Amino acid sequence: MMRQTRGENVTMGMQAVWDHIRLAAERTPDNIALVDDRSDRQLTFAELVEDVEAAAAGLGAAGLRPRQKVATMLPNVLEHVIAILALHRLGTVVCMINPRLKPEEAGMLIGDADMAGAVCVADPAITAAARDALPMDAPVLTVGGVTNGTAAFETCRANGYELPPWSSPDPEGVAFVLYTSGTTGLPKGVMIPHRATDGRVLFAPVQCGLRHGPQNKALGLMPLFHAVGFYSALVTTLSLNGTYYVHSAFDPPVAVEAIGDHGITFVFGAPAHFHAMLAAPNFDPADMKSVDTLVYAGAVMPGPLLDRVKPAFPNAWITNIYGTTEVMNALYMPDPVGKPLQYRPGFYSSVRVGRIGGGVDEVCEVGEEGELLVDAAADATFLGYLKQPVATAEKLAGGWYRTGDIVVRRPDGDLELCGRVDDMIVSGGENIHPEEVETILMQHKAVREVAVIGIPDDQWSERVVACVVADGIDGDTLDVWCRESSLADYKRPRDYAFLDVLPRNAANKVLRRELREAVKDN
Ligand code: 01A
Ligand code: AMP
Ligand code: MG
Repeated sequence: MMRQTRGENVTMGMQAVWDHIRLAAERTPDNIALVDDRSDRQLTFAELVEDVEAAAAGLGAAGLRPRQKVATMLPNVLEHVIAILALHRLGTVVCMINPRLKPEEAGMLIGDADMAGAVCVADPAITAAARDALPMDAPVLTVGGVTNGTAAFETCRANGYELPPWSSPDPEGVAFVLYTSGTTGLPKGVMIPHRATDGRVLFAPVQCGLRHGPQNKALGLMPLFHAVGFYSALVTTLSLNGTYYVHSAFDPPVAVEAIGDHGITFVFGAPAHFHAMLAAPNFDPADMKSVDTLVYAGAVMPGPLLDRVKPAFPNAWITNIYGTTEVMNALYMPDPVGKPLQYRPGFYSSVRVGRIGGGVDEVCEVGEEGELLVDAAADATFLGYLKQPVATAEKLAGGWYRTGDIVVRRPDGDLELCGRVDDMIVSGGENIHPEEVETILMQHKAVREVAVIGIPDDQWSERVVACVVADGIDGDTLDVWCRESSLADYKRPRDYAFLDVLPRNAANKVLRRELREAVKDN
């Protein structure tokens, strides 16, 4: 797409994330953009722009330069918002790493991507891993203190580096790298171009009922390092001139209180967020009346939970968004209560149902299960996986992105979501590939065979269960083994089933469907 600029400040054709925010600041400089939950600090849009530009200059003074890749590895704190926006304003490629990963895995991601610096929590193990993975003298900035000779991000402000005036970047340039966990090995870096911004930001107002204006008050529940938390909660709210209420760490009673106290209007969460908030002792539907827009994504919301969510947020219009980090908003489902998982294509998105294992032009009949394919020509589509041309080619062959999710087209044209083509587990909106967990468990000397499966769960949508053939060992011991391994804690099995033998087919492949049925009924 060709970009044309007129005058100094007007961008035509494409808006990058910073364009959305600086233009919002021009519209309502004095409205509140951000409210911090830990300090009660409030930043107007004008102050946000000023602080981001000062931090961008500070990061430049620390040695970072446009187009370099820089990691952030932080929870949803205010400083993370500023760090992401400042790195983006400086022109670096912001690579957002899940702060729940163990230092070993985070270090491998940083090293593998040839990053030039990092902004992370002041945890000695994390900063040591970052230092080892980065070139000598690369800046490591920390939030919440300093450790291993890091510099404090909070005081990294304009310091001699002259920040060049903003000019809209190349639409095809990489803006952000978000990670999605891989079948084997490290998570894959999803390279997202600047031109993807509009489609990733504007679908929420178009589809979910948000209107422009400072009446929007969003609670920052979704993690910033995922596509939804960054684009749909943070950037969408700011680009609509609304206020984003930072929620530093998900704490259900605190989240419930924040909604009532601030009169939150927009809540975007994973099903697990709603499960937890409804269980909080202070939850009262009478305090939830300000919420007019409730959106969930990331995992299937179990029917009984959805039935409880509707009356719990009495004034909310509910929308279920199905999407992926790679293509964003592929499908949506307005007013989902009481319906099967029945979606229509999302705005800016075009989809088809392809034969499982077939070419992209082998389209399924109505009623026939197939893989959901998303037209990769849409602007919101990613560029590819960082340094993984083979995986990229596989996922984008023929110009359609393969989601790995099974759908069936109904006679009325809607699409019903029915499961996965592969064995991926989605727990609490986080992807977990069985192989990752199986590899760790197989390293224990008492384990002879293992198959990791997901079974339906009220809290997590799917719960990770390990089916193990082992000699004289119990679940608690294996749990300690997993915690001490390089596997992130949220990926480890919540239950163990000990079996004499794993069910296998003639080709010796584990029959996971059979295992799921057996374990579910126990
Ligand atoms: O036994 P312990 O102490 O280790 O247990 C800890 C954690 O390990 C465990 N835990 C989990 C999960 C999980 N996802 N599955 C299973 N266990 N997360 C945490 O819970 C215990 C408490 O640990 P915590 O750190 O205090 O956990 P919370 O902060 O309460 O975390 C739970 C959350 C639900 C908040 C968290 O899992 C979360 O933030 N989930 C949302 C993830 C998300 O943002 N998903 C969307 C990703 S973008 C891709 C996508 O689906 C999409 C959709 C639409 C993309 C684009 C579009 Cl348009
Ligand atoms: P990710 O690979 O992290 O980008 O997560 C995308 C995956 O999460 C999709 O392929 C689906 O399996 C799952 N997912 C996302 N949104 C929904 C939803 N609304 N309902 C069911 N599954 C979802
Ligand atoms: Mg997910």
